[in-house]
Amino acid sequence: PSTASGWIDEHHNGVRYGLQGDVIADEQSAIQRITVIHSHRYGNGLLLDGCWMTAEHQERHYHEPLVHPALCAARSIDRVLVIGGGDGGTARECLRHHAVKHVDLVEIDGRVVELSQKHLAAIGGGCWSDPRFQLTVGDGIAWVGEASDASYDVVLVDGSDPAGPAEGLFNRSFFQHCRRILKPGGVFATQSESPEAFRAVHIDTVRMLREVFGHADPLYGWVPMYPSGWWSWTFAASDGPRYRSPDPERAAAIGPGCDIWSPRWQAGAFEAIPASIERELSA
Ligand code: PUT
Repeated sequence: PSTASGWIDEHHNGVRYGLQGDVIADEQSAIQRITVIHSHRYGNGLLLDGCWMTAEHQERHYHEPLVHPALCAARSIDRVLVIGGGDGGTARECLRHHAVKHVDLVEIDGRVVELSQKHLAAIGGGCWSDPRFQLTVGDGIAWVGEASDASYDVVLVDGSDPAGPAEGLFNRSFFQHCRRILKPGGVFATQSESPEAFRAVHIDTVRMLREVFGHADPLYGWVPMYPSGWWSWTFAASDGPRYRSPDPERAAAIGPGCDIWSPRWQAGAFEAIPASIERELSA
């Protein structure tokens, strides 16, 4: 990232997306460049290979929409798999559901976990020491390829942008394995990039998931620090779009602790598909 004059920017296709602040850690791990910053507006934040991943006072815009439509709708939620998500925010939101018995989180870069635990502790919250939580530092694509059929109720893909280590998370064979390892009534969700800044990746991801699962629905929201601020998550399930109908009891237990997600917000976000994207997806 460029750090001139106290600004930390992600550069993407001729546009800069920046926060004012200070770099507090910047290193090259075996996998990628990891930068941790303190920003004036959103608290401590994380970039991987110069791209915004998260920040303390912004992460709920991203994590709640990824987790709760899936966790409020899968038939059961005993076993959850998170691929990526090394800052801990996705796991933290999953573990707020008392019915969750086990969360496997497979993160390719152990330094992301260590730096998040040190500088972004509020994001993972209590997840790191929760007895239901198991961290594996390793390749999520290999994990999914080797997992048994029907072994998870929910699979959540919380990867970085589709370059470098995350490229294989936007891939048909990966999605086919995700479907294979879902239990009946299981739900899959992935972050599916910005429909503005990463439009081609977004469209390809939704299309691929529709081919693999027979259906899939993008949900649109805002993560103001990400390129364009406009973001998406895409959902599919083993037996049709059950994620469109959150279980009222689970929703009532989780909703009051959320900043963004609610069943009403979710209903609107699934409908907020821009006309041209809807046309492109149905062409
Ligand atoms: N998992 C975070 C998504 C990254 C978007 N830049």
